[in-house]
Amino acid sequence: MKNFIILIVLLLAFQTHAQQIYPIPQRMESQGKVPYAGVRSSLPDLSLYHNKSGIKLKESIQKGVPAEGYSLTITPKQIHIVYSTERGRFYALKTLVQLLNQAQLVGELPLVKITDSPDIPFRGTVEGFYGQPWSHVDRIAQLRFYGDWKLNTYIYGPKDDPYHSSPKWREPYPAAEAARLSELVQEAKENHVDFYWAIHPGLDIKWNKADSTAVLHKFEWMYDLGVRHFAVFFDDISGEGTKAEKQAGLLNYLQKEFIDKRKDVGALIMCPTEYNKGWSNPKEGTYLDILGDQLDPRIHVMWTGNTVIHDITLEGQQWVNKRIKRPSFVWWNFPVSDYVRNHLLLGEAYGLDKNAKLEMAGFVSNPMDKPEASKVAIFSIANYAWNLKAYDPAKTWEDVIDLLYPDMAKSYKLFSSHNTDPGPSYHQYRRAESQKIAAILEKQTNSLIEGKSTVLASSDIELLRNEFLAFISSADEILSNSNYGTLITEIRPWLQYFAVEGQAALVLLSMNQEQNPDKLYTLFGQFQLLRDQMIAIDQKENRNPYQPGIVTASRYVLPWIEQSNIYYHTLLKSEGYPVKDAVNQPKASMYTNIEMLRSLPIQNDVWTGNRPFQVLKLGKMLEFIPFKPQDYVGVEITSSSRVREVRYKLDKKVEGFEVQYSADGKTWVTKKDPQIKYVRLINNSNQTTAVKIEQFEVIFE
Ligand code: LOG
Repeated sequence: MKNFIILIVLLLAFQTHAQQIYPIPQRMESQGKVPYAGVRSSLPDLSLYHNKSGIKLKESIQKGVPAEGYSLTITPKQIHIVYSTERGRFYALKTLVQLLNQAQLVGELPLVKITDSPDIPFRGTVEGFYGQPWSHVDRIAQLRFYGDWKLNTYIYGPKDDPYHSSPKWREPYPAAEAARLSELVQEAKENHVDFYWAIHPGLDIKWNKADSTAVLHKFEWMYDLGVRHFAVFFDDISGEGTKAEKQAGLLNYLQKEFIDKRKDVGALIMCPTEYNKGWSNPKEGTYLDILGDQLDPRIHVMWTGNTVIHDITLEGQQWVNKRIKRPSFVWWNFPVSDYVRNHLLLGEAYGLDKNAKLEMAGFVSNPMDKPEASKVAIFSIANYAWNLKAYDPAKTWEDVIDLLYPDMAKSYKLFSSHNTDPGPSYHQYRRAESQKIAAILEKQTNSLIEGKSTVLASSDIELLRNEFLAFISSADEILSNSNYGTLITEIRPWLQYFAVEGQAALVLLSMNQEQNPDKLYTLFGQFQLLRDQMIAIDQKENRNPYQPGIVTASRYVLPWIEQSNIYYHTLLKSEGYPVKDAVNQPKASMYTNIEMLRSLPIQNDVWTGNRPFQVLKLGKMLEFIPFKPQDYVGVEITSSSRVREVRYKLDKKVEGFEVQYSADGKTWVTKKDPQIKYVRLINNSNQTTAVKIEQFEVIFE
């Protein structure tokens, strides 16, 4: 039954956009259709379509065809594919399979002439996030997916693999892991994906012979496992490792002693320390220019854009390319969520310049730690990088969900459209979310903040009610679908939270329309129970020390729910109803002179000792932040809560950093007193030091 439904949905989908090939070919002409009767070919790739009396397949090799390009011509008598490389042939067959799948469904084969090749030479992903690396099975599934959608690059670089980074980059992999990596290399090969293995030695590298040999040896071991593509990452480090001349020296040494000595290895890729404009020294002759001048021109240099997480613009590309003297290799930090781990980023992959083709050597996405849930974005990037001008983020997003989840597409789109925005973070990257209802909710939330609740127009109520009902029904539909186990395992608590959020929102709609205070009070009780359920999921699931918990629809729906809670609580209390007091959570805002820390979110938590204490903490950070003398970071406490103690931890012991307290933000002392309103960590030395803030917590009485 289920398969039958999938078939019908697919049929409908393909009838509406007939002959849609993904990635969209550079040129495709159609000249009518013929009845479909299978293909006369014994190729294993085409076994599903094989028929002795079908149309015949002809192949030709032609020198002039671009390396990954092909042409595919279907006339009534034959299918003809032309290519110059095995990869070109592989892609021609992938396109053909898409046409045949559609032909099988509709019973007609389109007569087409396709001439195709990719815009960007390197297309794919960099598994470059912090947190739990993908599993072996996940990676196999990814590599197959890349083959299907003509992605040719997978860069292995999970920050939390100790053999990729410190402390064990100098050591060979243990046997079992080595065997798995070999298997991945093989799987990549079968899917025409270049498996890049990256090393991240910069946290503790010494610029001496022993350590350059250590990198070389590691590459040799990896070569023996079958790896033929190599990268060196110098991102997110501080100190000795960051020197441009030394980095260029090491890379050039590897080029000469390792790459040039072998015929079968691909071009080196490096990720610089100043990998985005915001973190780059703008002065001429500094880091990026040094790389530009000294690094062997054959080596690619990665780049995340104007900031760590940013849209990719033509101007931004031109800016860096001029300095590094080559087209940069884009490392796009989307849909990675390691800096907002309580969020899912399932929205459209938008903000990519259509005119930057010549300014990019490669384009890879850094995805979420959730591989299945990242596929929609990865597919989108495959389309962008293949054919920039034809890329339409909204349509691609719609189409890929139809394609991957045909029997729950509508529900998955709804759920995804409310899970797009990372929220406020240190990276200040925001995404459009909940677009259908955003404007109404934003207005309502703003008036609640001012202590007013506007009765919503009935048309707005209807729109919102339908949407919130769909929160519940789509979460239920996805959760009960057994066809996508891996995906659902990745996102289950978010789906559960989303369903309860929909219920809570529906109660709020009734409250908005309710005039009778007794009835309002009853509804508020229902609302509070649902809100408690949301809090329970948030506090139980997805425990990690960075951003624990779960949020969905966090840009417009959650703030409205939270403001409504405060508003009705105050209102009903003032009218004499016995409402239970919300826990008196301390509140604070960021207090820092460091521009890039201004929008760091402050999290509430509880610290459980003999009795629970309320805690405010800064999100554990992934990057090194340079602290100049007298630079500080801390909080301004805006509630009446009293500070008990402050705990902080940096990545290393540094001289001259201290915690200071103040009542007015002017006079600072190192001993806390009852009047404290400000707490800060300050660099009281006379040196600039880059530190990683691993913990900064204010614990309250
Ligand atoms: C890291 C990366 C991380 C990403 C998003 C690069 C080049 N490096 O700020 O490992 O996943 O940002 O948090 C990074 O982007 N550092």
